[in-house]
This record gives sequence, structure tokens and C-alpha cells, in this order.
Amino acid sequence: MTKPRKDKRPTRHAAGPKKSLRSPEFREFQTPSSGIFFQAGRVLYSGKSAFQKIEVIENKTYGRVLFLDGLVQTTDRDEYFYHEMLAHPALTTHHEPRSLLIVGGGDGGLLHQALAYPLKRIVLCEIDRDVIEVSKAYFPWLKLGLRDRRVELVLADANAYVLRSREEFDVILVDSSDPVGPSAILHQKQFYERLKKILGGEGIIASQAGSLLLHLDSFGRKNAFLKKIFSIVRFYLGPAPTYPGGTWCYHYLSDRSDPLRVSREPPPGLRYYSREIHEAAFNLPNLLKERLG
Ligand code: AG3
Repeated sequence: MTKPRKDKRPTRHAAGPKKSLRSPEFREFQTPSSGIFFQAGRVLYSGKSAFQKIEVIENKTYGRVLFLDGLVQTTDRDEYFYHEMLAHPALTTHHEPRSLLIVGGGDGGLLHQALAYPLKRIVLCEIDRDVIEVSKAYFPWLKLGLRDRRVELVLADANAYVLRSREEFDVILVDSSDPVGPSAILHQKQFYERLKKILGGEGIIASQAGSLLLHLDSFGRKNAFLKKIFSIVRFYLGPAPTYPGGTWCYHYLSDRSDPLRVSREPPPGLRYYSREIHEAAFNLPNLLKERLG
């Protein structure tokens, strides 16, 4: 047992942390004047790949946090809000999903959600080998997912892969980052035209579209070009606590599958997504409806 201190000198804690002793701070500037910060108990990885800067830190509140080019991609604590909302609306609606293409998603969170379905084949197309390796080391769900026999990992630029693929997919999930850097192309019209060519007749695409509050201005234009490509173009929403603005938008795209006619129950054990949430998510706030015309 330690003896009680006799001297009255303040402990380091009582004095408040000295600047030099503080854990390093990792910030994402979500706008030029605002953002989010995390104190890193430990910096688990920091490196530069051929495509981007990759960092993984350990934070007291959020657990492990993955940054790509300084943008928060995933945290242990809140990843399921985003991954469940990107995976399950499309996968519960398609009448019989057998094949799935995941675009991006190198951290494996989306793959983990998808593996709960009786799919026959899953292609994970990620451009950056280092994201895969780093995520395998620090996010165990990816390591497990890649061991599944149904999964093929393709290390390629998705835009080029989609152009050369001769396969048809029942569901395509686009887990891109923001429309800057290597992900920029995944938000453009040409990419969606290419996706349509490899989408089965009843096929469904779900893709992350950005922040309701901070990317609102881009949605009108995007909606207009998507409507030229797909007969059913719907936005839906969900919370994303550590992403800019906190509420995230997703596109649901199809030619034949109505998003409100779900075909099956979601897998058990989900923390956010449910049938009720599915229905609620497609009801949009006025500020977004106005932009979509
Ligand atoms: N992909 C979407 C990340 C967008 C977040 N943007 C940001 N923090 N500015 C996440 C990949 C998770 N699998």
C-alpha cells in the first residue's frame, strides 16, 4: 500500500496537465473554422501510403479512430451507425441478394455487416493496400471478414474495376470517403453510369452521400444527374456522431426495387438499424426536400 503523501505539493493531476505532458491531439477540420478533436492516448499507426495519409489512434471516449488524409473514417464507438445504415436498407430490400460489390470500405466495417446475409459472393474493391493492412492490424472485424470464403479482395481503383468487370451484382454499396483525393471520382456521374452497367435488373446501389448540414449544396446537382441514370433515386438519413454535422445522407438507387417494400428482416444483433428506422430514414426533412425538387 502506498503511504499517504505528507507534503502539500499539488499532484500533477491537481495542477492540471502540463502542455508537454498532454496526449497529442488529432483534429479534423470539418470546415475552415470548425471541427472535431480527439486526444490520442496512443498513436497506433501513422504513415503515408501511395494514395493518402493513414492514422490510427486510441481515444478514451471513442476507442480506435481511423483517419484518412485527416478525415475521420471510423471509430470503435460509433461505426455501426454508418455501416448499418449503408448496408441494411439495400440488403433487406433486394428480393434475393446473391452477389455484392463493396466499393472502398477497406476498414472492413461494411463487410462485417454484409456477411450476416446468405450472399454467395462478395467483392471488396479497395484502392489502397495499406488501408487494408493497417485495418487488419487494428480493426479485427476486417481480418475476420477477409477469411470468409465468399469474399474476394480486389486491390484496384474502383472506377477502372467497374469498367472492366463483366459481372453483374445484385447489390453495390459505395463506402467512399469525401469527394476529395482518391474518392473524388466515386461521387461523379460517370462512375454511376458505369455502376449501372454491372447492376442486375432488380439491383440496388446504396452509397454514402455526405453531411446533411455541410454538404447540402451539392445534393441538388447530384440528385439531378442520378435521376437521369436510375428510375428510383431516393435519399435517406442516419446519425453519424463523429462525421461532419452529425447527420449523414445516403443514396438509394435502383431501377426496379422500391425501398419501402423490404423483403426480409435484418440480421439479429444490430444496434441502430431496424424496420422502423428503415421507414423513418426515407422521410426527409424540409431543408433537404427543397433541394431535391
Ligand atoms: N466513409 C465515409 C467517410 C466520410 C467521413 N467524412 C469526414 N469525416 N469528413 C467511411 C469509411 C468507413 N468504412
